Amino acid sequence: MNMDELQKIIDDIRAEVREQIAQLGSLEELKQFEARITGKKGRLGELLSSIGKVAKEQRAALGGLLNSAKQEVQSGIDEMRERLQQAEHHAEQQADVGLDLTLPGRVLRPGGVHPVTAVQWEVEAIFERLGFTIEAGPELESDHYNFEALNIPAWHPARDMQDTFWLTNGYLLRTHTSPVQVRSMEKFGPPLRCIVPGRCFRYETIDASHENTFFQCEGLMIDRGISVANLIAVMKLLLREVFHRDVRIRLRPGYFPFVEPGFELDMNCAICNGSGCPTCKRSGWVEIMPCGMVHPNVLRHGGIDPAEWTGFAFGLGLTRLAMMKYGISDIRVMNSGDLRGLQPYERLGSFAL
Ligand code: FA5
Repeated sequence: MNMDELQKIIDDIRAEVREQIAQLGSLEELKQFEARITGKKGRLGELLSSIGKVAKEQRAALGGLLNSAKQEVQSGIDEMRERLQQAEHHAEQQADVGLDLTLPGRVLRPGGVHPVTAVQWEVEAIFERLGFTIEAGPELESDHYNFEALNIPAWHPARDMQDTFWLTNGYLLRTHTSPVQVRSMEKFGPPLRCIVPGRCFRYETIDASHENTFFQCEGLMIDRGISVANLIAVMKLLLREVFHRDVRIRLRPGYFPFVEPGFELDMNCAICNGSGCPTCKRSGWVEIMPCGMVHPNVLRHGGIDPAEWTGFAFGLGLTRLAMMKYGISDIRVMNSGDLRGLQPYERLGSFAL
């Protein structure tokens, strides 16, 4: 064998190593491969042991060529061994934590926006365009802000209008968002334009349209010369924007100690189109937005002079508004842990994301 012949054999072996080594999947396969190439009976191994038979003067040159080829191949094999060792170690670790990479993937359902949140965002956007700010107040409230400052002293029969969850320390879970009226008056003073979306709690019997935990959105506008005309204009605009159509409403006198005059604003039930159903208690109308002109006593509690300033307030039932807007006939799906009831509405909020 001369140098050229040996070089050709070595080139063949190199090509074979290059092609096969990357396809080895385990240390065991690598071991067998190594034996076939560099092992004593392997292709390079046999060539090396046959060196003794070559003429003396050629031996050193051929031996040098073979040794450097063997080193090159061996370092490729060693590198592959390291990689396979790491991969096997990793697989063992995953097996330890019970990870089965052969399991099919789990479909991840993206979360959706709750219908009340979706309608709240819409209401907020409408009022922001009208120059209202968005305020918040505590859900755990004092008797003072929830009742006293709203012209409902302890002896007042109107306390019974809202069944209250009382805490043993005299505090309560707010029964409405109205306590934030006087809080905002104290904080900002007149003139004032704000809304307060938030959660309320009542010790109520639950049915298709009553929950013990629900959302309201308080509205308050105080300025010089505010009248019932401003109130009605804002209410109509709000409903037209939310429903994208003119909504049939009716305004009737309503009694709330914190407004004078007070009104009940009902809208035509969107579930039955006014023909009567369990949601509207077969009346065709849904109480959605009690409202009125802020009582002078409430302005005084907020440190505002009723001789100079007047204002209107409303308490929009946000949960009921969401029901009317999205055709949800039973309020109980709103708070239920069973998400199947809300699944049809899970894409509502995407417009705002
Ligand atoms: C009030 O809570 C007054 N604070 C509203 C108000 C504010 C009047 C400002 C005047 C001026 P009422 O108890 O009617 O009012 O509740 C207001 C709205 O909240 C109702 O029209 C209704 O849409 C909603 N609501 C009341 N109770 C529940 C309930 N248990 N479940 C779901 N929604 C309710």
